[in-house]
Amino acid sequence: MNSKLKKNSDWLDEYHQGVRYGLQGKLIIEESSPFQKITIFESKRYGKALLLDDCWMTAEKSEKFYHECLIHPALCCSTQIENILIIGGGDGGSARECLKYKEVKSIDLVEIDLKVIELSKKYLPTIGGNAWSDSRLNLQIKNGINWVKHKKENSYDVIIIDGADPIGPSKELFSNSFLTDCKRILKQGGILATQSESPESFQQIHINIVKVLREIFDYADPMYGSVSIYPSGLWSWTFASMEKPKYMFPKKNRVNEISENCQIWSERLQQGAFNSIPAFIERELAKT
Ligand code: SPD
Repeated sequence: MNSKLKKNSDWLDEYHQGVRYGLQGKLIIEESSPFQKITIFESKRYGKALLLDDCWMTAEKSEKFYHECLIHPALCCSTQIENILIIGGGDGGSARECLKYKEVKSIDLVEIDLKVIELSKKYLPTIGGNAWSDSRLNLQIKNGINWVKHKKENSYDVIIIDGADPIGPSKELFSNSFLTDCKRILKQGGILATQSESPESFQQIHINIVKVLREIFDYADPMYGSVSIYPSGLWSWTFASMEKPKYMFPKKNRVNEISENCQIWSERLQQGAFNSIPAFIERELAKT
């Protein structure tokens, strides 16, 4: 996978399996951190956008389609939501959505790459919004794998994994050992939420992550939606919980608290999105 800004062209494309996913606009900045290449691009259609290692991550005017779907099924349904862990999420969008709930008392946001946070705050300030100055947000510039490994059991009510594609620094976020550690540090009535790639353009990765989560947790199910700047545009988020599929049952008081303040997520959207599983994925997941 790589992206290219072609000479004499104002299009920036992510290349994935022989297909280009591009936006028209202008390059703002391109930097390298010890972990990855970071690009900020100002697009005509979706405003300023962030790319990591030449893959689209988020854009000002389309990020809600991603962040609201990752966060609200977990936070509306978990037994408690006082202590949240976000792994990755350096653009601040996931933290912003979590902080909509009064019950949330603290969020540990563990991002490996300080430069992602710095550039997001500078060029994409609307994505993190007020989260950056909220006293409930505790930023940790650390490796999320080690963070989870060394936390004691039952530390969090909800765990959110908001990483990039499973190449480079995010690869381990899809591994059995990392997700097993996540289960250990999650409280009994808690929910884990992870972005789980596209059932079309990352088919095997998508199937694998759901299967791995089903092995580790009692329940795991993918929910589907659209993120227009990602390969194929069709995206997924997978939720896992113990004892029952808690993520299927939003709590009325929380739905009422946040609904007016959401542009994409609603209780109805969530119900439909869990049900819009492609038939071949459902069959594949049913195989043991
Ligand atoms: N193909 C891109 C997948 C990126 C998922 N994470 C995006 C991070 C937004 N907070």
